[in-house]
Amino acid sequence: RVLTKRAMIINKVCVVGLGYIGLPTAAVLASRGLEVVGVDVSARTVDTINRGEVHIVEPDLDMVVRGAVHAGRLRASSEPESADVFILAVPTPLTEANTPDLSYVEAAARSLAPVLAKDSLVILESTSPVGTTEMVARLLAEERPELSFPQQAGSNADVKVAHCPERVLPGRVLHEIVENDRIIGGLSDACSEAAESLYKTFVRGDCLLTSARTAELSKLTENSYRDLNIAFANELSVICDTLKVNVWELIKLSNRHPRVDILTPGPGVGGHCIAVDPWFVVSSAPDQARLIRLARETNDGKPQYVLDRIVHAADEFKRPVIACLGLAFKADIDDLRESPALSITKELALRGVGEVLAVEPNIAELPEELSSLGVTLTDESDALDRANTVVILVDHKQFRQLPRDSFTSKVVIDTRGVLA
Ligand code: SAJ
Repeated sequence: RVLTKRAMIINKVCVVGLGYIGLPTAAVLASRGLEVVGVDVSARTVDTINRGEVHIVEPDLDMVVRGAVHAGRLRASSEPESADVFILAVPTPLTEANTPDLSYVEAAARSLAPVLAKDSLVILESTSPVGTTEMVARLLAEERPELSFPQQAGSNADVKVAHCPERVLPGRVLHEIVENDRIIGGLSDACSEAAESLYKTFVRGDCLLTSARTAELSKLTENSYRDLNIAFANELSVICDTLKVNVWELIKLSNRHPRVDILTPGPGVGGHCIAVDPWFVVSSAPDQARLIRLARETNDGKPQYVLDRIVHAADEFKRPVIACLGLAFKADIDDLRESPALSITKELALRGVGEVLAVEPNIAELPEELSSLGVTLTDESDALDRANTVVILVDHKQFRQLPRDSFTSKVVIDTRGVLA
């Protein structure tokens, strides 16, 4: 039981959406002694969690979930139920037109409206365009006209609403969820203070209080900043190919300047955050967000550039055998979703450029979309034996350890600087 500054009692938390953010958040809250009910639309997810198991891969998450479920503090359900705090952690994907799809947020907000009560706190954690927290508060007010909300009654409202964006790095979620500083943007001061009390139960970093709109834009800004800096590195790599300069040496030398810190070029930007969130800024301020848009386009164009180079290189051989080293969206993880490495490998097979061998030490089986095209999964030594063209798409630790001489006599395209 946690008492907030304004004497709000937090016994029970309802987390809507049990994905990469919702599930770790629910499990960590439960491990701090709170009663947590997690809600998900997938019956399979609900059953898996109620058995004390997990449906997503993240170091140590299985252990924390198992402990919380067996201690009776965490359970999953398909419907929201009454609680002191509600956390929305549902997806905010991109539409075909690169605009945010807020339908999951809207559905989640409407689903919890019936169980809201006086003194409830609703926290939106999903990455959201500016104004979404205000939209959630409007929807809730529409559904529950007898309760007052911050847009009507400020700090004296019956229901409090805040935005607290998640900022954890996949692969380090359980560490970062506790250690990172947390931005807390309430629709009123009372909303921010109530949300701060909840996060203080498990966050060791600083809790930084601000408005909901600033909190929304801060999350988008962080990922846009990163996207822009990766785009700079990717553009440099293309410039260097044209000017016949080694980009890895160039960056290493330039980074010796005390105020220069260039990121690493790659085959494109993958994952579900950095390649998505900058579009939320562009769609809200299309005439102003010119650099942010160009960075997105630059990074989105990189897989095609790499593909053209591979096709050109393979052209040297009568029977091209192409080894694609890495399929994941970044080093040392097994996540293939939104991965430029995967899309390049798939496109090579689709075009029938040659025999395609895939090496991905973090998976046991190839996804259907590759195996059905005749791509075979193998290990690095077999691939290097058989291939005449080698493409390094991910800088997994297994590839960094490969002896340099295993690449001699091959045509090598090293998109990650593993051999640099
Ligand atoms: N990448 C490069 N070059 C680099 C760095 C990254 O090509 O120098 C590529 C990676 O290979 C990968 C993509 O960018 O394909 C994104 O990888 P990442 O490790 O930079 O970030 P994510 O997407 O795993 O997580 C990001 C993080 N945001 C920032 O670092 C600003 C994380 O803190 C956020 O919580 C997460 O997005 C999110 O959920 O928004």
